[in-house]
Amino acid sequence: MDVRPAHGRGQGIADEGGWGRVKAGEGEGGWGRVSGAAGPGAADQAAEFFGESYGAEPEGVWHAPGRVNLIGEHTDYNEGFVLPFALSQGVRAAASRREDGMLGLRSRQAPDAPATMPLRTLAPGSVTGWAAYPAGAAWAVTEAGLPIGGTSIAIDADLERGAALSSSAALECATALALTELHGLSVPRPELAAIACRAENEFAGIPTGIMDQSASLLCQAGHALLLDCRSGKTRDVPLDLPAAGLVLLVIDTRLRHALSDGRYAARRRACEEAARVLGVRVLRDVTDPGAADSIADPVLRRRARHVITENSRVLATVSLLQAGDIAGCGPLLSASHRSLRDDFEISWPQADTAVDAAVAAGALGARMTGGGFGGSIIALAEARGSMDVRASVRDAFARQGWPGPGFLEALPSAGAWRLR
Ligand code: GAF
Repeated sequence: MDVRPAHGRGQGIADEGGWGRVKAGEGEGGWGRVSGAAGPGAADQAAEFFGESYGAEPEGVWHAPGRVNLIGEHTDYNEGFVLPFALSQGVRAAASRREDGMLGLRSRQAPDAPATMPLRTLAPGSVTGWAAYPAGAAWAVTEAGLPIGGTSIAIDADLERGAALSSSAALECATALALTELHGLSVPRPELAAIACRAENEFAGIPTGIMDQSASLLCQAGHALLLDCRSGKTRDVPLDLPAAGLVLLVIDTRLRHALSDGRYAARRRACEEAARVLGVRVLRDVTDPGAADSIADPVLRRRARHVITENSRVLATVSLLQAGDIAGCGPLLSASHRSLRDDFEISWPQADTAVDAAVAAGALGARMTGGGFGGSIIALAEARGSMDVRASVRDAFARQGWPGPGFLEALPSAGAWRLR
């Protein structure tokens, strides 16, 4: 049964307008072509793991996807624009209510780290490791005044961790959706995204913006999601890659990143400082790229310039997509990468090499995606040229003696829903 709900969406934007199970033998360094969106197979596997963990059938199984950010990097916490889309890969939460007021957490991907705790004792800092994300989601749900009771949860995922595809947000969103729906609560998706983000910020202690949770909960299949992080307004922007004869390759550079290592937080602080120097509350308030030139500190100047120019690149990308010109977005993706590399300084050697190799082999544009310092790049390419792009990146990595990259053809997919 696919009981995909209508999303409780916010208003539209102003003008009113892991992967799925990788088939054996198709993988390329661990990734491969995806055998399909999360569906009955994924639900069965999560339910099976729930059975192994708790000795019973779960009452339900929920899926929340990871995301690729097409463009709009480090703009969300500056109240700017982002344009992510949901992957078909993500996190499943199989769950059942229990009478003892406990929260049971098991993950197939972390078999040695099960956790069980009384729901009412949850507090920031009380849980660490992978379980901090689902425990944080439970904490944030109760903090929002939503009455949930004891629950057993088993997690299964097909999303690579540390690949900058929002595995943590997917974990939070799958848990928050499971907990609320299991306990008979219907929470509008934007509110649920804010709850999941609070889990990340206050419980796990990572000062991210709202993009990843919004993408996981609000995206529509075949579309990217334009999110105005100031107003919370959204617009579904068509992104039908196959119809345009295009592919969006996600290329895992194999360098792992962690948002918790302090560098993400340092960039956020720099943006706040740049806004202060410019006399505005947040960098979203600045639209003239030349304004950054007035900042004396060269580092703050570069950080501000990235955010200001990136916001305008997002809007330019949206205009092209609305006009049906996906291929035309390529140069904007590459410009975003240069800005992240030179001004925001969050790129890494494998990303720069992969971007250059992809473009040299004919990709229309390429950029790092996500928080930076590791993870994946994306490359927009014509479908018929995508094998050349892969070969070029693979060869460039081999020349450097780096582990082979992973490849995934991303398909814009639906936001979270109940699988059964
Ligand atoms: C990470 C964060 F979680 C997002 O909020 C966003 O800031 C992104 O990095 C950078 O655009 O994914």
